[in-house]
Amino acid sequence: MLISLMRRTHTLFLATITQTRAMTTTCRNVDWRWLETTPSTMDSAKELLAARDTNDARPLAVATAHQTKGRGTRGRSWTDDGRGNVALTVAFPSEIPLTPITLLPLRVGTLVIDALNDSRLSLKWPNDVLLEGGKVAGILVESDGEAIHVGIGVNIASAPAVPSSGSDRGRRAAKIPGDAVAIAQRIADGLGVWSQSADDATKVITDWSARADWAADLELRETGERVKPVRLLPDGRLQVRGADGERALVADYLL
Ligand code: BT5
Repeated sequence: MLISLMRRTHTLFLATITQTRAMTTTCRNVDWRWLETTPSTMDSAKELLAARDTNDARPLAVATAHQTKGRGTRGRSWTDDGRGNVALTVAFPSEIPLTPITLLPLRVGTLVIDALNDSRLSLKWPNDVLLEGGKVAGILVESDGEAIHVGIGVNIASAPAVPSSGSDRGRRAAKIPGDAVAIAQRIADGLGVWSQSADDATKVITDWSARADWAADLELRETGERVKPVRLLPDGRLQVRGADGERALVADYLL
C-alpha cells in the first residue's frame, strides 16, 4: 500500500517535471508550444496558427505527450495509450524550400530519422520509421490554405497493439528509448533549420535512399501482394518489382 502510494507520487512528480520542462524550454528555430493533452496536434496547430500574429513567419511546433484522437492518413487512427509517447505538429505558415512538393513527405522522413539518431532505424516508403521491422514513428502531411502541417508521432514509452484486421490493420508497433520532450524538440528543431535552408530534389532522393531498407519486401495494403522496392523516381514515387514486372507506386499503398 505504502509502496504503491510512493510509486504513484513518484510518477506524478516525474510527469510534473516533464510538463514544466516542456513548457518552459524553447526551440532555436521554431515557435514551440507544449500542451498537456489534446485530441490531435494537427487541429491544435491549426487553431494556434490562426490565433498568432500573421507577421510571425516562424514554423509553429505543437507537441504533447497525450493525444486522445490522433489521426493517420486516409481516416486511419494513430493510437496513443497516454503513457508518454510524443505527438508533434510543425506548421509552416509560408513557403517551404522544396520542389516538387510531392517530395516533402520523404524529406520529413529523413529529418525525423536523423533526429531520432539510432543506427538500427530505417525508412519505409514513403516515410514510416521502422525499428527492426516495427513501426516507431508515423508521419502525416496536410495542407491548410497556404500553410503546410507536418504531424509526427513517435512511440517512446510504449508501443501500442496494432489491429491485424479492419481499416486500421498494420504492421506491429515498436518503440525507441529516449526522452519525449527532447526528441520532440530535436525533430522540431531539425524541421525549423531545414525550412530556412535551400533543398533540392536530387538531394532528397539521395538522402532518402541512403536511409531506406532496400532488402525488405513491401506488402500492398489492398491486395496483400508482396513487392520489392527498386528505386525512387524523381517525383518521390517508388518503383517496385512484383510478380507482373515493374511499376511505380504512389503513396498510400503499403501496410
Ligand atoms: C501515419 O499514418 O503513420 C501517420 C501518423 C501521424 C501521427 C501524428 S501524431 C501528431 C499528429 N497529430 C495527429 O493527429 N496525427 C499526427 P498511416 O500511415 O495511415 O498509419 C496509420 C496506421 O499505423 C494505423 O492504421 C495502424 O495500423 C498503425 N498505428 C496506429 N498507431 C500506431 C502507433 N502508435 N505506432 C505504430 N503504428 C501505429
